[in-house]
Amino acid sequence: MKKTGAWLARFALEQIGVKYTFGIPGVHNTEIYDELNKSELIKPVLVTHEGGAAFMADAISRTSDHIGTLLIVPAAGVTHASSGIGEAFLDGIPMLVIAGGIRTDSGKTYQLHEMDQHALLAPITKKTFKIDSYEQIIPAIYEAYQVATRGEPGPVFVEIPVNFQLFPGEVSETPLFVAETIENEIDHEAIKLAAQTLYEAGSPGMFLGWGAVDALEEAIGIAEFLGAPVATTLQGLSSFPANHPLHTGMGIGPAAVPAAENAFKKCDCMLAVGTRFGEIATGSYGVNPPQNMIHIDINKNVFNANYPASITIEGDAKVVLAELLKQLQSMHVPKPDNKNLKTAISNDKAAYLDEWFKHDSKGRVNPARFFTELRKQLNDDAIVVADDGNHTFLTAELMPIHRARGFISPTDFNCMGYCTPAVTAAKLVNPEKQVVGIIGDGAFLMTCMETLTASSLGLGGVYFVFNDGELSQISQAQEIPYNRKTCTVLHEVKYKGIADATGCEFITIDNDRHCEEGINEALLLASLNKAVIVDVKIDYSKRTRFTKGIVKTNLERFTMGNKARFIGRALLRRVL
Ligand SMILES: Cc1ncc(C[n+]2csc(CCOP(=O)(O)OP(=O)(O)O)c2C)c(N)n1
Ligand SMILES: [Mg+2]
Repeated sequence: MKKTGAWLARFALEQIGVKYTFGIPGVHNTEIYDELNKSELIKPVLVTHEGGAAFMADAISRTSDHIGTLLIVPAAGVTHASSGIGEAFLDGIPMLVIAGGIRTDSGKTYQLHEMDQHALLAPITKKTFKIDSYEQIIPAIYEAYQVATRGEPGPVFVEIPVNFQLFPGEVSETPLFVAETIENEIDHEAIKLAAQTLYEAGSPGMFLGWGAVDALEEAIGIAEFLGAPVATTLQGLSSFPANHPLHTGMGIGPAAVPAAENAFKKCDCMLAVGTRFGEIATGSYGVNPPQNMIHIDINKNVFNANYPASITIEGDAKVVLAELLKQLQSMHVPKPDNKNLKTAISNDKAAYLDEWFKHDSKGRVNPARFFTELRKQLNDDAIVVADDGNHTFLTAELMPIHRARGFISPTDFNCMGYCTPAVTAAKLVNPEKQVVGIIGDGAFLMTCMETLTASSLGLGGVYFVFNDGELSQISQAQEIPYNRKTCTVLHEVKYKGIADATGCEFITIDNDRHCEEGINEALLLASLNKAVIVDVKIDYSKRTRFTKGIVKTNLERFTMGNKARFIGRALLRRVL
């Protein structure tokens, strides 16, 4: 039969359950756009910038069962999107990147949008495909989907040259998609040993990353069986419910919240799941896990990379933890309720919050007041999105997350500009849930135009802009060593103008007294399908535990000579 490449692409994308594509049309992909316009299963979404499109696709994958998909032009679209593709790659998020390609049948070079896209994307994708026959289109998209979602997930790129899209060509069949399920063998002996080791430990503890996000029930079962405290990484913040009495909060070392730091002080056996012990997760490698460490991950390359493990178990967190819980239950009786630990966690959490409440925010919005009020007004299943900056760590330390996948943020690629498009997309794919973004003002300036995409589609996302006038996570780090803020004080912005321009509602929260009413009004407008930008005059004068922890860790690692140089310069600049 004869089919155009655009038809074949649409057929394959429908088969793998793509619900939305994000991007901007150009001469190299309008044929696919025209096909999608006819699709009853896929809605192509126009964005304002392909960088936003990639963050949107990422958020679709993080907050739904659909794979986030880009449909972009070659070269210029791909380079714009590469920030979001990189984020998905380092954070382990599945993504399908479909771009047109220059003509392969013209015999000409110096074509519009000509570049080696595969070379550019190789370091930030799991695999790239270049279509060179009609027969290949459907199988390549199916394989791309499988590669993106299998093992540690990540982005996969497919280039479809425009000549295939435009003109019909012969294909022998249009196969339906059948998901290949690979049952990976798990190491039962290692799991048994892990169960025994954990049970025998005096103070076992659990440390969960994003890789454990879909194993919530199993993680709760194990924590309760052992009476073990549970800490999470930043990305894994939603991998354990914050309202569970064994939940301690983010981190385990000096950059952790107090409840976590204290609960893990005596930890003599750690069960780490779905974390790579990367720089952010470990507070600049400031953690010191016990020798007895059981590390579970779907990617065996992460084992012993930064911290040695005594037992390593490769596999899907849900499968391995289910088996681990089964082993514990078959060999032992549950440990007695660890009341002292639960009381200590609860007291530490209350004391930390109190420390924040007592901080004088000098008439601006106290972050703890804001998040306490937000938590009070949000439903349990709300989705909270953060960008990258001081506001991210404030959110992590002060905003309890109650549901798996209820918090997402750009973590290891650490790309500012993520939040606004991600809120838009998370709301698009989760219309029944409240979706709110916590966005640094600097990050908002990067991609705020994706509020236009939200308002145009009638999506009631709430964009809380933490307006401190600075690139604070960096200006805070400049303060002590340099005593000056080179390029970290933002130019003044009138956020109402952005709301007016993009058709969003606008609210200002000036101080603590406005929090209740301002949040209430924003959520109400959002429930009426209005996108809402909220200018929050936030107070950043108190540092997060994370920031204090990493500064201390990094300084301690300096040689005496470098320490003297830095301290000397800091003192001198203060005197002069
Ligand atoms: C694309 C990109 N550029 C620069 C940085 C470096 N950076 C990390 S956090 C940060 C400050 C962010 O400022 P803002 O969005 O206002 O958030 P705040 O720290 O003030 O809460 C910067 C510049 C980055 N992570 N990503
Ligand atoms: Mg800021």
